[in-house]
Amino acid sequence: MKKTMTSIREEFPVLDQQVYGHDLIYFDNAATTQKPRSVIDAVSGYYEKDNSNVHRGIHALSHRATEAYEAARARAAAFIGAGSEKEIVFTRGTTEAINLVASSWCNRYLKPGDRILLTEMEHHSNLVPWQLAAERTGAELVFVPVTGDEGLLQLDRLDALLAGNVKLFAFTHISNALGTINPVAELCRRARDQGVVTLVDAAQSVGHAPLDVSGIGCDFLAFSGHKMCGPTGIGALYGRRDLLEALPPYHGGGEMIRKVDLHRSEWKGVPHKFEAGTPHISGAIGLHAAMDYLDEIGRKAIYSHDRELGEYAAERLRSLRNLRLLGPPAERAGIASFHLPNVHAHDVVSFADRRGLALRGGHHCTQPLMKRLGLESTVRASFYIYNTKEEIDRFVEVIEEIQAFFG
Ligand code: 7TS
Repeated sequence: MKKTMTSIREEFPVLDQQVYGHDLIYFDNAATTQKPRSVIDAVSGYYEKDNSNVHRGIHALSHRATEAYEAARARAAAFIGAGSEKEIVFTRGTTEAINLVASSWCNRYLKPGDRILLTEMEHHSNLVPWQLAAERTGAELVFVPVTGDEGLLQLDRLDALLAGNVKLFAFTHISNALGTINPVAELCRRARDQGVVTLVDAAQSVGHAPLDVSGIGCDFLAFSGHKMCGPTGIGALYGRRDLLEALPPYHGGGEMIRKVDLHRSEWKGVPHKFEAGTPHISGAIGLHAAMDYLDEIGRKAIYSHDRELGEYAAERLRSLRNLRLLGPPAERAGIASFHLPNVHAHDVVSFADRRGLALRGGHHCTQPLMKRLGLESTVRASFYIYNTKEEIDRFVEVIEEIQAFFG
């Protein structure tokens, strides 16, 4: 990384605190990341100087707000290698982006007997919207199986599954529960070879790895700002322009119309026809600052830092007795998920909290995956740019303390 580790840590005010008398170690980054000073300043600066509604006013502040909001869209397009800012729809996050496609695309194109292909490792956000779509359209859901504890997709099954009347294939880039990194470009190529539309859930990857939609070759891609140093409540859907243009709106209301009569209306073009109502303007501005911040560090550097920490944590945890580590043996993201046979995950997290260590315990919104692994929950540590190997050493010490305490 061009910036030093110490300088990166200093840019995150929230990290400089003690919890129950211990220096905070924040290992819950897969849930949400912390925000650097530049993002906090961009959001408060907007409210202090430019606050106004977008696209409606003719006055100076409204112009500034509109320009800043649309500049964030152009920045998001460049950030993920989209061909045009018209391919970026701002949403509340990954969940809403997936719901948009599951609603507009599925309603338009699916009929009874068609299939939607998912994987067994999906977050509920990339499962439940498709269940609702299947219920509405009469389509059926099918799944690429996961191998077991190492959490890899059984890709030898993929082509046969795709050939079974599948119309859309939606899958995660990085698993939030296992740290698996899926070969997204290959998955998209194999789907495309069979004329299947693809959606990539990039919630765990967009702020952690270099990502380019044209290289990946996906049709849709969804992400959240808050998992990549940006504010909560803002994210985006990337969609290939011809696909977005052919879709009906998802929500109706102000901002998205060209002309309204009592009985019918005409929509604006893409992407605005998908953005009904006053958008999260300050969120988009904060997201813009977050993208600048991450690119200043460099996503290649972030990717290798995160993977190094993921690998290091896995290696340290493997050396503990009576601990079941999940996720791939190699090539894992900065996520370590594990199960202690004698201790409930929530007890581990509560104990760790008293040592200033923020972990997460539960099903991580992947209940079907947990069931597949024969578990109800795991303990998860997830890392980001400001975390260090020293923090992982301390974390392993706390896990050993917990094992000793619970016998
Ligand atoms: N997809 C993946 C792979 C995720 O990890 C998450 C959130 C989502 C979708 C949903 O994102 P949202 O921003 O729309 O909520 N994952 C987690 C998690 O692992 N712990 O808390 C949230």
